Amino acid sequence: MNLLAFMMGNVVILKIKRMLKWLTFLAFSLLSFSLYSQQVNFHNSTGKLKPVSGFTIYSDCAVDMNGDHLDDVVRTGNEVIYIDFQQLDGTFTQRYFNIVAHSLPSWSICAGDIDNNGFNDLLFADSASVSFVKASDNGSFYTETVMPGNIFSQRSTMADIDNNGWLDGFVCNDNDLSALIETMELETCRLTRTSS
Ligand SMILES: [Ca+2]
Ligand SMILES: [Ca+2]
Ligand SMILES: [Ca+2]
Repeated sequence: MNLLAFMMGNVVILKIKRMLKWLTFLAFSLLSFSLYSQQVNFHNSTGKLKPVSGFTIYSDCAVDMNGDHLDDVVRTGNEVIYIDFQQLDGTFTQRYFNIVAHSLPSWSICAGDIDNNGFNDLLFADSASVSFVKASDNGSFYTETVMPGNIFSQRSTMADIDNNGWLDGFVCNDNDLSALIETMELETCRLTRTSS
């Protein structure tokens, strides 16, 4: 190999290294732009919801209540469940459901389909009691079932804790051990206390 060929080879290698650096820089730039463009911005859209009467803090949740895959907004007040159903265009249409509730969820509310009928149900909890508010088979009305025992709820959630296919309720108790409410069917709910 003569000197000229040796120098030409080094020039080619140098150009390839520079090209790889540039391609690496370009790839990182595109990745950064992609990640930045995926950031979600939040806007206060309270004005989309109709006002409700008697609403108290903690008694609201956002969940799809009618099975159309659009999240709705649930609020309670004055023995009424207000549901603002989200529409395809992002607006909301409010309906209200009268319910003679033992207690409204002044401390905690959560939602889940406890009887697997396709309509989410609600768990109400206040400073003394816990109840399930079950949607009818067509979602046109709700019925409350009060659980036994005195529970000062802080917060609650639902999950199928024992993997039997039925959601269970878990309620944090401010005055005693937390409560696990196993749900085989709503009518056969049984209250089981667990450790906090
Ligand atoms: Ca919905
Ligand atoms: Ca249900
Ligand atoms: Ca279960």
